[in-house]
Amino acid sequence: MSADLFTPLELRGTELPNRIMVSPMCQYSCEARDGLPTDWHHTHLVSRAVGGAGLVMTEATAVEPRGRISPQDLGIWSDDHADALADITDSIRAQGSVPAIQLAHAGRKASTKRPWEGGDPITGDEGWETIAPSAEPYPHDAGAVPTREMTADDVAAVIDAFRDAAVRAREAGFRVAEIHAAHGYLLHEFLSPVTNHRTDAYGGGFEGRTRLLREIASTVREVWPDDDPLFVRISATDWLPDRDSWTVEDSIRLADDLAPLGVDLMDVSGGGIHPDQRIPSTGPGYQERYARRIKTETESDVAVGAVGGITTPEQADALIRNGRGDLAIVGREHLRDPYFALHAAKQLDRLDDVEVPPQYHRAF
Ligand code: FMN
Repeated sequence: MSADLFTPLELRGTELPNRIMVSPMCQYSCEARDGLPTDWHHTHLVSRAVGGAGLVMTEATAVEPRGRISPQDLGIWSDDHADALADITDSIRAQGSVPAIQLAHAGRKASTKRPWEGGDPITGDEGWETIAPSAEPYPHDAGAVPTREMTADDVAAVIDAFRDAAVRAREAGFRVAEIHAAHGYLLHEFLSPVTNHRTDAYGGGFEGRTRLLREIASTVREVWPDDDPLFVRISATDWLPDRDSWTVEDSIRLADDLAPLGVDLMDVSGGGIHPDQRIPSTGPGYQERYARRIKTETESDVAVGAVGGITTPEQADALIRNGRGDLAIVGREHLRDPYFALHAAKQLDRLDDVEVPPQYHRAF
């Protein structure tokens, strides 16, 4: 029997009760600019677990302070962060959902204001120097933050930061870790020839440009428990077909390289490396075709998650039933409707397959 949206997904020793994941979404809501979660993070994440999603992922959580997009981003660079996040993971698990964390470094796209404050680069005392594979700032209408080319020591320090973050994430009670290598942030900047002009072992051809991500995946896998899944989010394409850029073919090859290192699922997103990108469509399921290509063309058995424009239960269910992906990753629709998964179960006549909180029983 083929799987559908409410068939549990087994990854290693972890079972997701259904195939709906809350996509990582920055909340820019750390009040003291210290990377510590607030009541907002608790409410935001736990209410999506109450809403029935099988997996709830945090926003991009910075492995070091310099890796935050904005000063208000969440972080996991100290034990205090792990302690504070433990309350959230406990509450997510209590709802029968699996808590996941996105481990992130913003690279040259760090040091910006929150979107609702304009999103411009912060260049004064409040900002900070960013690091990237090459000393080229992200081209921004409002100027740019100074960007330094990473030295060999910087590369080693970033690998260590991801490893330490993974150890802390496990202590905080997360059961899935996702390495953020998409959307033009640090690891994507290494992958793409648009942003990586290094001449050392971390630049050049495909092997060199993918080296840092492969090393981080191996390092995180060493400290991440054998029973717990490891995801990697990529931008399947740079959407810059007119120049030497990252392509879907590169993504398929990358999936084949990451699976043997212990990566269990490719979370397939797109774009973000350069403002010149041309997105062919932002309609329903606009990135699904890339997930399907990776799923059908990879030689490994890595699982695949599709994200982008998934807004209806039927669409999410069809994705799984038709074998285009193993996980339906839902972002903005979860902001509109924290109970997306319960609504989907009701609409697809699958309420027997979800845990409706007893307090809400009469509503579903
Ligand atoms: N993607 C990430 O990988 N990490 C993030 O922290 C992140 N923050 C986001 C914050 C907001 C408010 C939104 C709307 C999107 C963010 N994204 C982030 C992208 C989403 O995870 C998702 O890939 C994108 O919104 C497309 O999916 P959707 O059409 O279901 O919203």
